[in-house]
Amino acid sequence: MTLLGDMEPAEAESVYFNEYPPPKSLPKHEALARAFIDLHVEDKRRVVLVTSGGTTVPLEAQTVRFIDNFSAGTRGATSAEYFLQQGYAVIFLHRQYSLLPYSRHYSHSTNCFLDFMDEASPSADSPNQNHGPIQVRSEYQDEMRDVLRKYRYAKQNNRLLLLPFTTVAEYMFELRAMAKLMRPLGPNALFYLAAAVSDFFIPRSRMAEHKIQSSELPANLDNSSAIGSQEIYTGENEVQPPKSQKKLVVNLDPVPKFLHRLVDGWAPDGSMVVSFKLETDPSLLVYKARTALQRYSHHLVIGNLLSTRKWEVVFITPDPPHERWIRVPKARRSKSISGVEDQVGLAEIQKGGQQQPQPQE
Ligand code: PAZ
Repeated sequence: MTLLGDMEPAEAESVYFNEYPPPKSLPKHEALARAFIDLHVEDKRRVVLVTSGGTTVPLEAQTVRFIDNFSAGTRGATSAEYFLQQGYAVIFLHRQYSLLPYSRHYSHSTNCFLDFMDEASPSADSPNQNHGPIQVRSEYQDEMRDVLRKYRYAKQNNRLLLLPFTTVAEYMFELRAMAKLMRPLGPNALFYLAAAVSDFFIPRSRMAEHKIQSSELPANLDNSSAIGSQEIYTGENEVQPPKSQKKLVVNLDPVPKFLHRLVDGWAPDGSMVVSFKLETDPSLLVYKARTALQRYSHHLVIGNLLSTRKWEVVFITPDPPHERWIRVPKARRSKSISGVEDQVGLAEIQKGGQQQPQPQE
């Protein structure tokens, strides 16, 4: 059997997208995106599709368990704020419940929004009431006002469209649909692919329908979801584990690399495509980022290491200087009162005439 990763990109696309039903929310997302894009085409505004957060790989069609990755969506949410500040309209394609632009400053376990609030003393007009209004603590007022104003501006002016996904298949469907819808934008479209997309998945045809059982069921019940009872959990060349062995062997296929299709087919002519490359081994990072740039012929690969990604990235470009490191100085790393690190936000990626990103510092 030919793996999707070994097929020509167009053939892999057709096989992959025919195997899955489109996500239920896709028609609604397309309608929202179409209206959003039309508005900004009319205003000749640049639109960036920012992808953000991790994708899941379900182990069962009726999913109880799935494989996930570490990404919280910090890079995507932070970068979206910088793009908005630069006048872009942002389609924020993000993993459901991951960090969002602006609210990221006050959400998730390190920053419970309740820690920013206080109950004011009852007012002099109604001294008998034993409760005063809830308000933001004085030390957080300035920063929260600033965030609130930017958030309101983006919302009221239709600059930010939030579209969630969960699985890797949903992500692929949404990415393809959004890229095609962005065609009327031409060179005013930018793709900024910061999501951590799984490299491996279980094809729908080999996926268990029901929750995988850890023990055998009585003979009169369907045993097809028991460990070791299905071909899907054993590799073609692997020995099927004896049924008494309570092991789950997961056999994953490579996810087809659709960046090729994005650059050569889905995205508008003249648009700019920026992808990210994450590694943990420093000796591989630049090599892998450069290889990706050569393979997909897009404009920029931003490389980062898991351990230092919040402070440094490397820009790999087709034109000189080919490799440029950008670092957030130590003093700026935790400047925010709310404790949200000042990530490398990559605000400076400009379009039009100059495709070379500008220095951040
Ligand atoms: O979400 P986060 O801020 O914790 O991490 C961001 C990131 C490391 C996922 C992103 O910068 C990135 O490298 N995305 C691409 C990962 C990859 O597919 O190689």
